[in-house]
Amino acid sequence: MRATARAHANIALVKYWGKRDEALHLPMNGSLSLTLDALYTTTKVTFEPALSEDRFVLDGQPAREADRAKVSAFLDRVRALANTRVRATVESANHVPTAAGLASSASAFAALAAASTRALGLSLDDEALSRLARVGSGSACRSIYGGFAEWRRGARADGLDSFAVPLASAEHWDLRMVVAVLEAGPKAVSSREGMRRTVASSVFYPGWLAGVEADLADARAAIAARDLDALGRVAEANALKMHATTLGATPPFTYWRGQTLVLLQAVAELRARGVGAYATIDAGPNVKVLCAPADLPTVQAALAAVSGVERLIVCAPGPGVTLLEDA
Ligand code: 2P0
Repeated sequence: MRATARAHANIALVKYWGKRDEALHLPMNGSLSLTLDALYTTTKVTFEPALSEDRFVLDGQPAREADRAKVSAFLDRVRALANTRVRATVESANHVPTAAGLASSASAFAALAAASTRALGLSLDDEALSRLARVGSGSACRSIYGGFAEWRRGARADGLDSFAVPLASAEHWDLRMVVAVLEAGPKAVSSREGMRRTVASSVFYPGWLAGVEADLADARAAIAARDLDALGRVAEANALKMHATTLGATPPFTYWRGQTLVLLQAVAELRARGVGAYATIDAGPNVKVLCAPADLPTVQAALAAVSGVERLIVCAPGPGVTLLEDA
């Protein structure tokens, strides 16, 4: 009745941006990501017949009620699979450098999916686990796998064909991704609200959708060929297209701050000097930079020189979700 799992965060190189079903987290488009070694969540789930409701302890503290309710709703699905009504205590620790603004729903729900199903004696294959994690948070379906993963959009209304598949393991290609963390500012639009508003109103959203399949094909080919320039170019262009959609929404918004653009310029200057560095940005102001291990010191120096950069987190390709021995 107890199990512990660890899952790592992933960063999309072709973004998930927009839902066709909000409850099931069915995406408007496919996406492709790199799982990272340095950012992960460890989650222990203990089902206890004596409990009258689920408990959720995050980093040693009782979680906010809204987060507890999300975890509980997710566990309801797992309980339905196992045909039980037993409640659980969920203890989660985010191994993300403090205050980096990178707490990840992807690693959280991937770890929760693996630990909760194992604790109830279910054995799901990776595809089923990915589908289940997706219902917790869309991007979590990609964190089932190490290295590179692709989330297939699927077409069904019930989501049975919307899950991630592995493209290449962490060992396939030794890369670095440097997360440039900017000083914390006022809270931005959540990704959930950002996607909703963009799909509903952005005049640029059709343009976003029109380019995704080609970006996915280019990214797959670049990964297979270990072609950093090709992968970096498609990832950076894809991220800029995603962020362009927010400016065409009603009301318009952006996740960028001034220093986000300064970081993008620093990356472009690196390339002008012949360094293979490529940026991507998620639903926040931080910039993540892809490069070869040999260029890491040069990239770190350039990013650290940008004012407002609070810290750099260096990541390499990381592993998929794993079950841990219970202490
Ligand atoms: C991604 N993002 O592909 C994209 C790019 C943000 C920008 O997945 O509503 O937490 O739980 O399905 O997965 C963040 O959204 O959203 C995200 P839900 P999720 O990584």
